[in-house]
Amino acid sequence: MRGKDNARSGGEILIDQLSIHGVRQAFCVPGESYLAALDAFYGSDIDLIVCRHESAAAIMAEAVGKMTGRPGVCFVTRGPGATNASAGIHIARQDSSPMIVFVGQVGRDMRDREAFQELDYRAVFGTVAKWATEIDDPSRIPELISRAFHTACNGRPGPVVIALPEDMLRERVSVADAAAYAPVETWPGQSEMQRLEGLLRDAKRPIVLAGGSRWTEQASAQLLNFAERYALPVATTFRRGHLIDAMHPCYAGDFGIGPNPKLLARVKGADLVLLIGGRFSEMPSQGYSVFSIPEPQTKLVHVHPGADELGRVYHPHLAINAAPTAFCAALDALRPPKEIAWRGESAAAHADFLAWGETATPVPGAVNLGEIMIWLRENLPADAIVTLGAGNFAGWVHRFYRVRKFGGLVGATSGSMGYGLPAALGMQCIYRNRTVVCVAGDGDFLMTGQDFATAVQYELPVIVVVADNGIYGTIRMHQEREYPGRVIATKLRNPDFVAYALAFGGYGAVVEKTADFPAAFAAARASGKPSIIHLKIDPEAITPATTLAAIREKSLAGRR
Ligand SMILES: Cc1ncc(C[n+]2csc(CCOP(=O)(O)OP(=O)(O)O)c2C)c(N)n1
Ligand SMILES: [Mg+2]
Repeated sequence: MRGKDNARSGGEILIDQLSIHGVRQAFCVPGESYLAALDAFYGSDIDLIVCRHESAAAIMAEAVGKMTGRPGVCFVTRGPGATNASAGIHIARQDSSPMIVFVGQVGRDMRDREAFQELDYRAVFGTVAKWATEIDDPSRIPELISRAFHTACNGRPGPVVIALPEDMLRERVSVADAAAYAPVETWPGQSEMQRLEGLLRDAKRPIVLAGGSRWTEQASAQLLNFAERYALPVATTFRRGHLIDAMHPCYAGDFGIGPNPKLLARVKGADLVLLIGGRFSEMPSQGYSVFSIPEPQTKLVHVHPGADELGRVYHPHLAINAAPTAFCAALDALRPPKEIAWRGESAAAHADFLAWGETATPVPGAVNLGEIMIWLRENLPADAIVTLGAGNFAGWVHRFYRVRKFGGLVGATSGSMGYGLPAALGMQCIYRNRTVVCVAGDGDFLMTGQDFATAVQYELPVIVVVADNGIYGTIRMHQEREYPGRVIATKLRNPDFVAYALAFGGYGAVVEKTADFPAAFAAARASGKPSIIHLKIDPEAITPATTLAAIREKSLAGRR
């Protein structure tokens, strides 16, 4: 509250700035190091969601940033709070998501004595955050928070970490607020768009890869309109399936881990690749094997909002420093040649995509995750949001689930386990009326499972589908391939996930055969509570295409 002298505490100035910049919810685990900021949330128009672990709070903020394009915000305490939040900060870095993490800090008069839980945040987060700083003077809060919002969003978005000395937050000063930040658009030049038009005129087998951040529903629609006019196949890169309606006739599929071999061949055989927004990093590039580095064997047009990314790994034939939003708007002006050499290719690519995920592959055991994904794609509302963490279970989501509306899939390209539940909570916080389903592995879920309590506390009716195979399946798969039969540190003895859900005050159901899933899902929805559906998966069902035993056998055979 402003005093008679118009002064506010550092904490009050800070929360006022967040409100001015449009923050509507923030996620936190409280700490005595930032009490004055916490107090300033009291009576503010920002919902402050209190979580059980900073990794969950940070992931919730990252997911909000990823999906809205506006920085997600979290508050954590110094030392252990900050290091607990580091997974979310790393995800925001790799996924190019705008995010601002506020960290408590020891008082200014104690700094550099390694006081209680003291860390040097500039050093600790220096290489993972886009910007890490500490605010020493409360009168500079409006300036530095304004910079934080611009830095998190401009160019290639990313995480900003701001340390807040506790006495600085208590100090009262009189200072004017800064105005709300406005996102800075990065437009392509006219001559670049003309060159692109020329390259497309000369191409024989072009393809579009969409990835990265700074997309909107409108940009996605503009891209698809362009793809229709040019009959271009459009694939999404690893964990970016939310960008495109999977049933659009130009959609060619998910180019992530273990992609459709026909899509892989298409990308490798393309003579022009239009990469929009993404970095074509290790996962979509299949271990940097698809294009040679630094000179790709095909003509690469790389469109990216961060100038530093252009030419960083791949030397593009044409580099366009633009955000997908601006670039896709500019696509409207491009005119296709009268004769399109590749006509029919987008339809063929879409048919290949549909065929690849049409029916579930047979797997050992009574619960087939592929059939469950097909049931979800046929029965979830079109605007449902599916979130996922990391593990082999995700392979079934990418192959058999189909996103129908922009933003319908939320995952971490960084492959951070434990992502799905907090991401689902973040989504349910901002989209109260959309159905939110988290698909998790057994190992994956328990990395952030404690925040099921947050779902119950805030009545966020997310439905978590836990694919329990009793193993850290991905690692066991690699183990059987590299060290066949020498199983170590990959077995899991799991809790009863139904009892777990009930103990937290949620709903739980177990599924021991595929046919029981629809009823379990209906009951979970009808309960109106956060729910866990515990799928009993046979550990042999390690991917949609092979079994653990087959991988071990193949590896042993290669050694004989
Ligand atoms: C935070 C984090 N720790 C460890 C890993 C390495 N890792 C990748 S997948 C995986 C196992 C996933 O197990 P689970 O969630 O049970 O899924 P499954 O593979 O069995 O389907 C591990 C340990 C990771 N990606 N992220
Ligand atoms: Mg598992």
